[in-house]
Amino acid sequence: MNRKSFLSASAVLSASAILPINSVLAQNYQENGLDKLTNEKGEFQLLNLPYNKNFLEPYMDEETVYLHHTFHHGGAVKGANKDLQMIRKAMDEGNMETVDYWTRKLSYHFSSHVLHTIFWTNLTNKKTEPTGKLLKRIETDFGSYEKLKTYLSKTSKDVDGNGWGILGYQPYADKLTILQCENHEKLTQWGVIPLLVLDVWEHAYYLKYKNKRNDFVDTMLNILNWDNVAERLNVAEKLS
Ligand code: MN3
Repeated sequence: MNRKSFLSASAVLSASAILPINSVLAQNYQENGLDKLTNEKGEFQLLNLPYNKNFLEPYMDEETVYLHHTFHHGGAVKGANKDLQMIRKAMDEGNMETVDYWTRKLSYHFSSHVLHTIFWTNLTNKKTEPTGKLLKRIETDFGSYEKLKTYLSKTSKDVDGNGWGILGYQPYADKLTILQCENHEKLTQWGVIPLLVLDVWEHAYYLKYKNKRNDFVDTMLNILNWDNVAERLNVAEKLS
């Protein structure tokens, strides 16, 4: 490990002390300003979770985390690689008949990969609260932390079907904003950089919470890693 990566790894450890093990996800984000979605060959890859599968117990059970990470997030990674291959194949063969199908699939799978990668780092197993600059921004853009929580909670609980509640940074307006996203890619605002994402697909909670999505969202709001959100805001602001 050279000096730069040592210093950076130390910074990650102190900034993300809430995470129990060294997180490749957090480290790459801090060094490069982007989540680590691809390997050295440029293929999409599924990284290990930034913590053990039982770390979020009892709020999110080990089996749900295992299934969610391995098959839902992992499935999206496999899907995105296949979609890209199929798009290349279609172009090589000069056959454009199926290309819109694979392009739509890629949008779905790739968006799922991005959001899940952020999601794992957004959670921890104890209560944290936004402080400093992040809290100031929340107060300016939403009135107060309590109001933000109410807004984020309502939009997450009321997603039609499967989807996400998202707190993002809109660089055009230099503002924090809330999105309610259907599936992984609908109802987006182009340009928004997601800072905090709440997965409200049934696979995220059904084993433990059954049909009680509201209880799951209420629980998640108590285990959000606001230090991670603050790190993400720091990086996002530099892009505006
Ligand atoms: Mn999911």
